[in-house]
Amino acid sequence: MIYICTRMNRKAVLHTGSNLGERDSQLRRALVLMEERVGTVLSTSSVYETEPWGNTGQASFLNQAILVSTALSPQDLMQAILDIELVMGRVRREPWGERIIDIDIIFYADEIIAEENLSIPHPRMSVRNFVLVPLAELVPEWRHPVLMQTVRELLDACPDTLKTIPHVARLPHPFIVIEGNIGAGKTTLCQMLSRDFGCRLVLEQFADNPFLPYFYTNPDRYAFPVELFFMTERHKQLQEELGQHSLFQEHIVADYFFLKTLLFAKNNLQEEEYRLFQRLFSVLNASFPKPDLLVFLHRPVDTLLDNIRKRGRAYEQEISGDYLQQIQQVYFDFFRTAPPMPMLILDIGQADFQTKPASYAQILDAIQAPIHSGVSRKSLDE
Ligand code: PH2
Ligand code: MG
Ligand code: MG
Repeated sequence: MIYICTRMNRKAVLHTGSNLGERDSQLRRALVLMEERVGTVLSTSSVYETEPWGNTGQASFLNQAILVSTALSPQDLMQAILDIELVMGRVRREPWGERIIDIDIIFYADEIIAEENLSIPHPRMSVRNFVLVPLAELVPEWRHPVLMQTVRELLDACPDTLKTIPHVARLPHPFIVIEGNIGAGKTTLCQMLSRDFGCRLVLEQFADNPFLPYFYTNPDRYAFPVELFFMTERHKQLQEELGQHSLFQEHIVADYFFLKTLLFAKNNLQEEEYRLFQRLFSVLNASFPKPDLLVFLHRPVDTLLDNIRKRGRAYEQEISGDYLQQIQQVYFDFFRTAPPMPMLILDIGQADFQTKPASYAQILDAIQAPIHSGVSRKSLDE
C-alpha cells in the first residue's frame, strides 16, 4: 500500500489594515498576493473605515478580515505575510505607526501558539473593534480557542468605543458599461459592482424577447425580428434609465451597451436587412450618452460554453462555439474602429470572480485605474 503524504489545508483568519496611500487598492493588492503566496482566499468581510487604535494622532484606517485556506504552517504563513508586506513596500518606523499595509494572523485553525515572534490567536483582537467588527461579519461563530467565546460574543463584550463604519467606495466613472459575450459574466459583475459601490443597476431584460428561443434553433428565419425586438426594448429601457435622469446624482453600471444591438445585427442579418437595420439604429442611438468606461469581459469560447451549460437556460443550450466566436469577432472589429472613448478589454480567462475574491480584486483594480481614451487591455494573473 502506498501512502501519499500531503500537508492538510487549514483555515486561517487574516486581517489587513492600511492608513497610508491608496488604501482601497492596497487592501486589494494584499488579497491578490495572498492568493499567490498563502493559499486560497475563500471569502472576505466588507471593508471598514476605522478610527486609529492606540496611536490616535494618525489617519483613519481601512480594515478587512479574510478567510483563507492554506497549506503553510503557522511559521511559514507568518513569513509569507511578512514577504507580502515587504513586496508592497511597508516600512516599519514605529510600532502602531502609519502603514501602507499591515497583515495580521488572527486565528489559525483552533491552534494556540505562543512563541517569541508569533502569537495566535492575535493577543489584542478581543479589545479591538477594528478587528472584531469585520470578523463578526466574516466568521461570527468562530470560537476563540483560549477565551472560548465566539467572535460575536467577543464583540458584544468588547470595551472598545472607537468607531468602525462600513467604507463606501465610489467608482471613478459615473457611467460604466460591462460588455462581453454570452456567458462571460456581465450581469454578475454588474450586480457585484452595484452592491459594493452603491450605484444604480441597469440590466438587460433578455428573457422578454419572445423570438430568442426560435432564433437559436432557426437563425435565418428569426434574425430580423429578434434583433428588432432587442433594439426597441433596449432603446425603451435606456431612454427611461438614462434619459432625463441625471448621471450627476447617481452612478450607473449597466450590463449592456446600446451599440451591441448593431454588432449582433451585423453578425446575424443578411446584408440588405442589415442596411435597413442600421438606418433605424442610427436614429435611435443619437440621443444616448456614451459610457465613461466600456469594459469588455473576454473569455475563451470553451469557458463561455461551460458557463452557458452551467446556468442552464434551456433556450441557450443550442448556442454553438462557432456562433460565440463570430460574436467575439464583431466586438473586436468594433474595438479596432470605434470612436474614441475609454475602453478596457479584460482577459479574465476562466476566473470565477464571483467566488474568488482575489480575482474580483484584480478586476476592480483594472476598472479603477486611470484610463485614457481608446482601447487598453489587461489580463488577470490567475
Ligand atoms: N492597527 C494597529 C494599531 N491601530 N487602528 C485601526 N483602526 N486599524 C488598524 O489596523 C490598526 C490600528 C496595529 O497593527
Ligand atoms: Mg496589526
Ligand atoms: Mg502586523
